Amino acid sequence: MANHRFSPVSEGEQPCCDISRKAQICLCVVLSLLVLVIIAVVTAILMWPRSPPNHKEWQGSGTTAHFGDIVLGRCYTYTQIVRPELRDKDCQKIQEVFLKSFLSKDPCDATEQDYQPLIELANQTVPCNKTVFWSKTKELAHQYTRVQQALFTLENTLLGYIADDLSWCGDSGSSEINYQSCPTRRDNCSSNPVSVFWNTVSKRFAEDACGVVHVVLNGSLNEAFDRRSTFGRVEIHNLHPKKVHTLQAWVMHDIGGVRSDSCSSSSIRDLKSIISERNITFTCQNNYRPVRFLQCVKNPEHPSCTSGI
Ligand code: 2NF
Repeated sequence: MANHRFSPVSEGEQPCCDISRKAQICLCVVLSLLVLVIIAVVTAILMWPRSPPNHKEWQGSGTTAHFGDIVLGRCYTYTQIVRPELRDKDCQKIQEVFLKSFLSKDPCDATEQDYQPLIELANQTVPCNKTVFWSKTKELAHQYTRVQQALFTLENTLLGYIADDLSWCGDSGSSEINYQSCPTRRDNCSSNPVSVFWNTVSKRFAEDACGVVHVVLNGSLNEAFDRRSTFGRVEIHNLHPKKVHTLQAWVMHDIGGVRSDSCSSSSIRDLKSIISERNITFTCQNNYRPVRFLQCVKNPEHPSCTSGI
């Protein structure tokens, strides 16, 4: 009776309001929990570390981290600071076309054609008499062209500058860069994107050369000239005899190192005969003085540097 007397239920209303309110509260709690669970699940899915795409595994190291950014950054550095005469090159486009040349493709079946659009886009003229090839003398050749800024190795051109020391590859089954591993000749894959790139740009670099061209060779190796090197396999065969009249070889010996090979050795005779057959004049100098001076800057006390080199 007391319940009846104090009940707030007015006439005609269901006397079950207490239960209904409890049910409402319960429903609210359940709904809130549901929303929380959904938020938690969505957050977990979004935050979960994504496993890298399943690329094929190769023996070489994967694409250089931040490859795209490095390509873009080097392109701007070269075109705005190193050679501002190329300031109108479109670096965004060069980056895009570089990526397109190897992404979504079989990394064991790269071709010269893959790089043609990139080569056209980065097209650059090296003046006659200023081309410097090198083989097993990368550091020395670059020390020399750093001082003699009018001279160009391949790495002193835009494309060589952008790609030097980088590694890259994609995958035919994915449009992503493979940062895990890239194929090399050890994978029985000589047509990998990096080798084909260097073969293609080295060929173009040689085709474009004119006048007197130079090569820095390493006379502290058993064979200063190696037919299997890029210089021996690609560059010398793509010099145009109508444009290039002389190849000047500089055979450099490491300071304090052995003098195993020189201008009179059989490997250099081999080079001379290939060049002469192509109707290009061949000259050779051991320890070309301007380059020797650079070696001596690092070894000023060495007898070969103090007693009139
Ligand atoms: O990485 C470069 N900057 C590079 C690579 C290949 C070729 C530059 N080149 C151009 C340069 F402009 C030089 O004129 O070719 C000439 C040097 O090549 P080289 O083979 O005569 O000289 P090495 O000292 O024997 O090799 C230079 C670099 O190229 C790599 C080698 O591992 C080294 O890092 N290399 C040589 N042949 C191949 C190849 N078939 C190769 N890498 C992949 N596939």
